[in-house]
Amino acid sequence: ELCKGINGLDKIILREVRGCSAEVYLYGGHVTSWKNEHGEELLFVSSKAIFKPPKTIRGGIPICFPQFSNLGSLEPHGFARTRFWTIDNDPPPFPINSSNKAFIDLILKHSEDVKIWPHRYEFRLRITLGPGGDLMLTSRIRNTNIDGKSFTFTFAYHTYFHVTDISEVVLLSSEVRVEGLETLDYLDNLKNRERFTEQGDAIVFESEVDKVYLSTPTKIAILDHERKRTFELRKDGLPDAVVWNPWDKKAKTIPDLGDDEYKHMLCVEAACVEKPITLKPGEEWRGRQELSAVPSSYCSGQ
Ligand code: TA6
Repeated sequence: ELCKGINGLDKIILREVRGCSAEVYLYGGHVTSWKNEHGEELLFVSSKAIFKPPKTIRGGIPICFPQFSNLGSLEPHGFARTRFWTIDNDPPPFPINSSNKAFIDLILKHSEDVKIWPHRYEFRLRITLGPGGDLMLTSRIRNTNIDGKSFTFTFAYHTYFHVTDISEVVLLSSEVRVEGLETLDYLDNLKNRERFTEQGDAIVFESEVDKVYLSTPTKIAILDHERKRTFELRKDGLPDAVVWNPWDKKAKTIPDLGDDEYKHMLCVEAACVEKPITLKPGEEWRGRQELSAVPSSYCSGQ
């Protein structure tokens, strides 16, 4: 269903039989909402988010391409999140089976970007809402250069999960934690991208975090104890995982984020950062992120 969103921007609403839904803006190819069957919002979008090109939308799932963060000469996180994508009515066959599922195919092609990134490409993004409400994003990026040149990029699905209160500690235990990244190596963006090894148990939060975990398992869990909800993130083709929360001081420097809103967001991002991807002309890369939200009691088998 194509309709008008904030400021008249085009958006697509995906619905599933039990009442789960997702919203995608053509601006940025940006998922801005993912709701469960009770109508509860599972992604964080700032109340101060600016839905006005060429601003980026604070929250949801920004697509970082062809550059993650400021690891190159392009604008931070690349230009895909500030371009108008179009609906791809006739995509080449996808390797995934989307029958019985609500999905939309978007495409972004080289245009005026050629000036800042001198390459021809086709970026196809399929956003699928499964029968259980799972949200799957599949990207296919093809090098369509006609001058024989390869190109190289980094990538992330910059997912903002909506959590109850990340700053809350009850009985010495954090209410929000991440499992699946313990004992891994990471680059710490707050320490000049120096490499460290994570110690101990699940990742908990008590200050600003901006880390790129390297070569992670394909499944990561985000536990929200208070809401009794666990998000599961599964990924394919994206070896790294970024974890970000700006905490109080940094949050105050971000104009499109409320001072206390950092408490209700946590970015966990399927990404390819450490080892950029290189495509020769005609070659295609695929990267997938699949999200589900399940009651915690179900997860632990209680
Ligand atoms: O993914 C983490 C990060 O790269 C942080 O360094 C942080 O600044 C954030 O993304 C948000 O970036 P943005 O350009 O959207 O403000």
